[in-house]
Amino acid sequence: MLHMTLRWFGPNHDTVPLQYIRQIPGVEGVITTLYDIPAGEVWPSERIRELKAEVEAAGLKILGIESVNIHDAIKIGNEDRERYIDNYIETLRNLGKEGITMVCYNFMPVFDWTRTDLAKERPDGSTVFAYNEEIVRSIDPQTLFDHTTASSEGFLMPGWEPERLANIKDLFEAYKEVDEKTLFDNLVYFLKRIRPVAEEYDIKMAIHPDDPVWPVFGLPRIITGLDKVKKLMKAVDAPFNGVTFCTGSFGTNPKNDLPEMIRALEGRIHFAHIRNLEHVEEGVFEESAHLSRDGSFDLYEIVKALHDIGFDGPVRPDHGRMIWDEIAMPGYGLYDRALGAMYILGLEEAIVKNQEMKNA
Ligand code: DNO
Repeated sequence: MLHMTLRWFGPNHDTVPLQYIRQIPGVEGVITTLYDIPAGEVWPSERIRELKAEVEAAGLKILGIESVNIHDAIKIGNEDRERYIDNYIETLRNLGKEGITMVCYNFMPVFDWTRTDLAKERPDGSTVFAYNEEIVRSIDPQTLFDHTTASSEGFLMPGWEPERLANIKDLFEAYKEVDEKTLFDNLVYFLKRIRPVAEEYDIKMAIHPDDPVWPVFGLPRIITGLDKVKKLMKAVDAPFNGVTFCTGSFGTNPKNDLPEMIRALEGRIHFAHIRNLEHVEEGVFEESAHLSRDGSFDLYEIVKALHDIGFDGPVRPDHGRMIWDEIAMPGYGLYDRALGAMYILGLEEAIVKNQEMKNA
């Protein structure tokens, strides 16, 4: 069954109080993080316990972490990586001790997700994240960073930490020798090193796909479609090594057949991000409402595929449009994500009932 959650960035970074999340029917918990801890540092047990107590006091559970970010040294594979992997292992141990058993992460160089517009207007007047490949080709990374920061309404966007991106040129320089193969090998190295602690505490590691699933600014991409994911699952062939099935990221490539991918990844999907987007033309897309007919994906088939493979993990409605004059971090307002959660749970209820009727 789908365990519905909302992403929550913590009391100092999120406009949405836990009490509101609790009032969305069917939402069991949150996916959260210690947003202020820079990638590479150990998460202290004390802080994890505090976070957990706060969430539980609101009648919710922590159903996973998004993200424990990976330090660039690990992705680049330089001599500092051992130290940072050791720190990562300690963080996983501290999370495991508190009973937190799902960790989402990504292995994208320099930038996490990339968009060219954080507030593109839809025909109904709502605003959404949008991407246009031509714009990316016409600007440099610094301009994109400045643009993203300037249009985030003063919120710190996940993956766009100013201290980490303070010197984008140096970061690009550091990744100069890192091609697709090296990046993949460094990921496998990392996973093999963390495997013992993940298995000891039964922590499921869920890699987030690249977003979008093609190279931006010439940076390599390794989690782009079924073949690549399968290759990674095989390279470290153990259940702890799994994926965050993000429909919006895999779906940036219209050739990725999302329901088919879900079925092929049975047992290795540990977390799902379920949302819709509208393909405008090649390399141009914008996010849409969750409802199938508002975008290019068939949400019914996506939820059905998850149901059919017996998926039993956390899901979130992922991003939402900005509607009803809400002021919140772009993509992470309350209103549209709540609508999305309801829609997804509605689809699931219908699928389950239908199945029961067939079996009767
Ligand atoms: C954007 C998110 C990503 C995601 C990370 C996971 O809104 O989908 O920032 O959390 O890539 O590590």
